[in-house]
Amino acid sequence: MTHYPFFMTRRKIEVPEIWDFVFTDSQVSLDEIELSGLRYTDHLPVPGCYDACEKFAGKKGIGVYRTFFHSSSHEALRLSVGAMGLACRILCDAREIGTSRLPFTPMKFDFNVEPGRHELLIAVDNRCDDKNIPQFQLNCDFYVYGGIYRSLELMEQPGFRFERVTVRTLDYENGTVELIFRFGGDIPAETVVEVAFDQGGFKNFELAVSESEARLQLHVPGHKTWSPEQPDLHLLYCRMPGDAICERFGIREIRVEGPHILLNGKNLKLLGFNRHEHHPDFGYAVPGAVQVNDLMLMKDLGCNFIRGSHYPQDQSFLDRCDECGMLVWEEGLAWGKNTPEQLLDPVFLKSQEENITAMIRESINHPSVILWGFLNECASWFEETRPCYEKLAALVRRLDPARPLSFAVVQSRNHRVFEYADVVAMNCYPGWYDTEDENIRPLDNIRPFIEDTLDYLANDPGSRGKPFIISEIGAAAIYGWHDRFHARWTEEYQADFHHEVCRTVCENERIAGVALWMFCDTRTGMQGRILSRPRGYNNKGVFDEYRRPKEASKTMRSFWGNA
Ligand code: ADA
Repeated sequence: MTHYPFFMTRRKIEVPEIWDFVFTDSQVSLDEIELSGLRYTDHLPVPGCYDACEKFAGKKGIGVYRTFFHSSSHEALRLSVGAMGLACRILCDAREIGTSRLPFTPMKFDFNVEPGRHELLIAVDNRCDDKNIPQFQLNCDFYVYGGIYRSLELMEQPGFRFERVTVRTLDYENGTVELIFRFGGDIPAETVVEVAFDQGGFKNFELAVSESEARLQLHVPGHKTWSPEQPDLHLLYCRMPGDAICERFGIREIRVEGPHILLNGKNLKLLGFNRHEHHPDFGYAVPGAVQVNDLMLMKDLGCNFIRGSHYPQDQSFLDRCDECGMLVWEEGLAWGKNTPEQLLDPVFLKSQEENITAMIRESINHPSVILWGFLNECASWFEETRPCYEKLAALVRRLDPARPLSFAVVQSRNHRVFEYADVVAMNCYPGWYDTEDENIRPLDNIRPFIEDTLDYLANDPGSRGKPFIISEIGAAAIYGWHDRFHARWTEEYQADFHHEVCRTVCENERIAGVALWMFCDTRTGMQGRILSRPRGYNNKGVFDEYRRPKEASKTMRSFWGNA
């Protein structure tokens, strides 16, 4: 799916939506597999997850996708891929043009072609490899699909070009913005760029370029502020000889003041869900129609917030969030690394830096994104892992000083890293992962647990006085499973559970927000949890995997619909 930014003058090369495909589960590695002379047996969509299809469901191995495209001249090209998993090798006419071991990471490959017909081949491996791809492992509580998860685009690449233009709000009240141009290719020391906003005329600006960047402060004529209630967006057009770019942005300010998160100076209460970008028929290659439907379902419940668990989001989805005024926490891919060895592993750390950098660069202009996150439930209670949090926090701040950052920690009471967060966030599971004592009503644990958490955070020097979000809280229910005893796993238990959660959150001003775990049921990995994940799904969705509402959705609507 296309998404902002648009490069209006670059020649776009049509790539078919259905590619030739062959799957192999032989033991050969991705580096060693012979990719010439393959016999293609199937036709699959791109984007798509091959192991979400009936024929390859649950299989582990290498899927090779092939297609052809035409070029009429000698051309420099760029292949942009929104995300894939787990690892890939990309070849054009049998020549390797790129490789990646960064699942859920937007990536770009530049290469040259001669005039004629060309073969484009992408070999994707979905076998877990803890050593080389430590950020997405078999024990993650979301399934490790193989495939090209998100949009793929092939385009002519001008010699001197715009990479991106970041638009940063300097003053939301008078509509002043800073434009940060990032150039690529053969970059001169100075350049003239023509700039226009919305329907306005172009004006020329002479820019001095330093380290591939140039900056400009401008007033946006007829500016409007962006908010969930009034998600007004602006367009920025920039052109120079040989290239042009259109960026979309919103004018808004997000900041933290004491225990509050303020949007355009007003206190926000974030009410929403964690959402996995998943559908049983498509894996992580969720079509636009499903994305839009998800947003409509959440809006209908009165939700204003999504935590994009647990990886960078699809750019098309974020475009839709910008348009409908949904607030988003976007986070890097790292799940449950709970030992110092795992967190300090240099391969893992490098993967974090690359994943987070690509995420921030790609999503920088979405007004909907109000929080950056990283390291979900990782080892935050060791002295020796503090530098990892410190380093990643510094990276996020360097790449984007205009948004607060957070990371979700487990529900323990021994954390040592809150000083690095602007917004403190904890995943909490009282009433679900706690008592099996029949004399205790688990729902009675919810409110005291949350209050105890607030007291703990008020006494920790790193978190004291900062906004606090419950970044996960939830209970599982099997869709259609009812019981007059309101037993666990029924829709009734889940509805009672969320009633208690919503009541506690809405009544407590010390809580800046909640992201319920979770929007819809999601297929999971079974490593270590075969007995706790009936159907092979994490069933804590308030909707099931086909977006059918459970009883708890009525609870949300009753609390948030009028919030
Ligand atoms: C964790 C984790 C989620 C999910 C959840 C659960 O908090 O961050 O991804 O696994 O627990 O359902 O148990």
